[in-house]
Amino acid sequence: MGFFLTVEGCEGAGKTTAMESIRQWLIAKGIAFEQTREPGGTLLAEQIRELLLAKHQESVADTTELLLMFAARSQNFHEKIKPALAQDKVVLSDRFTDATYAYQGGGRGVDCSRIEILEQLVQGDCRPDLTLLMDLEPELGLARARGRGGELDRIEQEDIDFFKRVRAAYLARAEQFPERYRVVDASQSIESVRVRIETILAEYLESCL
Ligand code: T5A
Repeated sequence: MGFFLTVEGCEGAGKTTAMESIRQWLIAKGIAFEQTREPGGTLLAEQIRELLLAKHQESVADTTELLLMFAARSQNFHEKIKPALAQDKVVLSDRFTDATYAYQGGGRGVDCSRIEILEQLVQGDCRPDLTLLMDLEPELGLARARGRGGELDRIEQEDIDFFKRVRAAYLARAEQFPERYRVVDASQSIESVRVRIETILAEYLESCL
């Protein structure tokens, strides 16, 4: 029984931590899955990710950023996601096109109709079946991300208002697509978040039977 599961949220909201909980849960249930992330997921798409997150001596135009996101997505989709779904596997992805609506649409102010055109071009009618939105105040998320140490990438260096718009765009999409979105309060402890995620997954699986 294949389905497409995505994890979304602002910086430091706990997606990587959630991905690990989901991975362990799928393994314990004996469910075959393919794991990926965006931007990235294949050798070529990971190279595009490096371009996207690196700091450059010139400013990156919004359209350039948008097209690079979808160039990476096209590669990941055709090389990894589509074949795995065709084999009836679960695809578990750390971010997907909802991130483009949130970051390029909400954050940068790119018109959603442009995103929709590229979404259709790259994925056709394929959309995630279930999306976990790790929701957290951006201030807290950024503090968590900074707490991990290391240098901030190009997008992480945006100001707080950018991330507030990203969060608002995610929450608006969760309202728009309640059938597939599940909002997780990511301000809770790691253990509480894990339990909530496992409950959502168990309910989803039950609904598929
Ligand atoms: N992007 C991406 C776009 O602009 N458009 C797009 O279309 C796409 C696909 C990708 C960047 O690209 C942008 C968005 C991003 O800026 P990324 O690596 O996917 O980057 O995303 P990041 O948000 O940068 O990932 P992070 O690794 O920073 O954050 P996570 O994965 O959300 O957080 P995580 O799990 O690493 O946790 C951060 C810290 O908090 C702790 C963890 O232990 C860790 O130290 N933590 C908690 N602490 C307390 N309580 C909890 N519940 C906690 N959960 C985690």
